[in-house]
Amino acid sequence: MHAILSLTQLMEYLKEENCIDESIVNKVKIYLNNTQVDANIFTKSKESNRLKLSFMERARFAKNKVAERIFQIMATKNTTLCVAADLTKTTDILNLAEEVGPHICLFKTHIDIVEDFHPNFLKHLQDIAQTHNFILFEDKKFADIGKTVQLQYSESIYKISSWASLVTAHSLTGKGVLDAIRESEGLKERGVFLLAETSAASSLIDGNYTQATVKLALQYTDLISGIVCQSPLFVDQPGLIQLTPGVQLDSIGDTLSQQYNTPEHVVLERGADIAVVGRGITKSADPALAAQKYKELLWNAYKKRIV
Ligand code: 6AU
Repeated sequence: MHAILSLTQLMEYLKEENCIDESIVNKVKIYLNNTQVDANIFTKSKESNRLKLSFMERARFAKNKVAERIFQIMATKNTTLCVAADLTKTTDILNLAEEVGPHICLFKTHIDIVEDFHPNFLKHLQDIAQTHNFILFEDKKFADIGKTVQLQYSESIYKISSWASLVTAHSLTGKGVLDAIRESEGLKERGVFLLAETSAASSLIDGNYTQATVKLALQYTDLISGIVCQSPLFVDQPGLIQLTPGVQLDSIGDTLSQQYNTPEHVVLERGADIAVVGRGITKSADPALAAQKYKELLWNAYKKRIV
């Protein structure tokens, strides 16, 4: 298929014919600037393009230690699957971790939804993570001022900084969040996934916010493992990892604005390195089998992408 006109040309013609005024033309220009994906990014030269490099090759570009470890795990376990363990009972979470462990690189929790939390639970979870070689990832989405983030990260009954090598954060309040995480007590090797875009249909995030988030991430490459997003941003940064949630095979969304794409689509069209799958696995009759299926689909798509 060939486009006869670009949208910019079309706007000029409509303006010449007085069908629209200058302000509409400008609005469209701004929209295009903020949302356009460079059509050449999937074919750019190998050295500079994370979408064309293998994970093994990318490990040496990682400035964050956890990102380096993730690349190594992905390359040795042949998996780019992160399971979202959005379950409320500790036994269910531990059982899930055992079942999907061989097929995942990251195990993502929302620790504050757990009803029967006890610190011993974390000990068990850490043991399983060690046995199956995956990383514990607390999806806290820190978004407060630095001092509060520091308390949320290191204190409370959860003491997130003592067990989760990875956490998520919003860029909304700026660098204070990242300084707070960097300076807190806890695991020596830690990484952050900064949220630049969301899978929610109702999101208020726009192109400027997304670009500013990527810029902020690039100022903290020692701490940032990657970015949570839905499109191929930062293709010239092979050391950073794109984490993409909103992945499911048999659904296009839920009733609360979540939107889903298939594993192939997020890897080949949207630049995902790691895909987050929650209910696609946790609600399945056989989570281990489902995890294996997602793992294989994602891995095949990745292999196709880097050829
Ligand atoms: O596959 P689901 O819809 O059952 O679960 C998706 C998981 C949930 C969300 O909190 C999380 O992914 N998530 C995130 C993350 C990872 O930060 C961002 C986003 O934009 N959308 C999203 O669903 O645990």
